[in-house]
Amino acid sequence: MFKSEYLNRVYAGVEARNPGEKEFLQAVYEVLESLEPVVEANPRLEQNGILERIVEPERQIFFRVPWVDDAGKVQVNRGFRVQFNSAIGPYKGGIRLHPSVNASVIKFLGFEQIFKNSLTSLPIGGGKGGSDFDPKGKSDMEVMRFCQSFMTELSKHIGADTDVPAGDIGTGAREIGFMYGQYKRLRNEFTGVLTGKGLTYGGSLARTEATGFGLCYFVEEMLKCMKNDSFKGKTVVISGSGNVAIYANQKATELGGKVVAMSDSNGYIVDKNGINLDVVKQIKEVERGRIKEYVNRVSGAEYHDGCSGIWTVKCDVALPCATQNEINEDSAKALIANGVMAVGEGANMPSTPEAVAAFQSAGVLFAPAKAANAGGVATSALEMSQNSMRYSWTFEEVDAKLKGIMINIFHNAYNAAEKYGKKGNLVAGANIAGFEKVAEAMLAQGVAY
Ligand code: NDP
Ligand code: 2IT
Repeated sequence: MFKSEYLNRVYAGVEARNPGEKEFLQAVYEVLESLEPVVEANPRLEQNGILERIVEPERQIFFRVPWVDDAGKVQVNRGFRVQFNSAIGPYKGGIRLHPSVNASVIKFLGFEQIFKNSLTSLPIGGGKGGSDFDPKGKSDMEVMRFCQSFMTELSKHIGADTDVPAGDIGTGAREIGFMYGQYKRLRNEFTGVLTGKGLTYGGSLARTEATGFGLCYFVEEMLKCMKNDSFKGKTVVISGSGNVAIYANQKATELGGKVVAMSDSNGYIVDKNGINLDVVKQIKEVERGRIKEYVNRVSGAEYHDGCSGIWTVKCDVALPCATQNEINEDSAKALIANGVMAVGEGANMPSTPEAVAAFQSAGVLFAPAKAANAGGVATSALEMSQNSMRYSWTFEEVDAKLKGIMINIFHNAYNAAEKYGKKGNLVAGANIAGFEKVAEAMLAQGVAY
């Protein structure tokens, strides 16, 4: 329950229209809670139905994705694209390929993307897509046939100035390549319609590294400004071993931290000497194997079954980079008991509301996903700029822009929280700062009736 009647009405409407969609409801509740003081100070928001509009996607596309497996059998998956908000730019957001994908998951991700994309300061709206297809264990040809079928339908709804998808869980360079190839074949045009493309056909340098690097730039700035500290000498635990986790490890290490644990959906490894990232890259990026394999290649390392045990490993900085709700209240308490000083969310919504509350009341610095992992989509927007210009910047140029964007996001979130009486609460600050720009644009553009 909120203090504001308006917020209660809006949330009740979302609950009634989206029954049982727990991830989506969780994401909406958190944003509305942060917006309480903003709604109180700005009656125009209620008069213009801004919140009722912002919680309802502009367009949702659910479609059949039939494909033929290596045995010649027809398989069917479900495809999703939720075009949530285009007030400040074309819909922008990744494509998740994972068996857990459903409407609730895609809507929570699309909703959060609105505010995250606004925080980047670049002109991109919010959207997300995906499928319950599982790339794990599939051959390259099966993945290709799935991606082509997925794009055959999706191509009718996207475009460089309409909606620009990218990677997310299960969608990396291989999948983006297959999807881009199919889009180009169908449309006979070479445009910047997907981001995260390969470097030979329009991709941006540093996009692969951007989310993990950006996360560390954000956390470094947070440590500096709020604790006069840095990554130097800190013990770091990172969940996941995919795109975000790998490049978070690389940057945290470059900044002087020591990463002692990583995981995948089966279990986690602990290497007290500091994880050898080349070995992880070989196992996960090249061989598409399991993290367990690490202990066969590096002596002194341990492997434990199960994901949540990673949060019992003692650390100064925790970077959840796997998936939603991977840190619950018990895991948060274990981290706090072990003296964690900062948590930076690389994944989307990795901490449950109870976990966030536990971190905040224990005085742990907490960098929320919308702000802390915005470096990926920000660099996607830089890829769009380069594609429009038919030009490419160097790695150093893109990395410098990324760093500047992350530092700016930290200060905008910090200042917005302070302005509304929530000093130090970056969850509230990020939601408010992201919201204000989108709301202003929606007010300016009027209502069609
Ligand atoms: P990847 O597919 O590259 O890696 C995902 C990692 O998380 C893998 O190690 C995977 O383990 C693990 N994982 C996935 N699902 C689960 C699960 N249900 N339980 C436990 N572990 C799981 O994805 P990314 O690194 O791209 O994405 C990770 C997170 O970061 C996601 O929340 C994504 O939305 C977010 N994100 C990604 C961005 C990007 O640019 N890629 C940008 C911003 C946020 P396994 O190999 O066993 O499946
Ligand atoms: O969650 C995210 O921000 C992403 N998966 C990246 C989206 C993008 O368009 O680069």
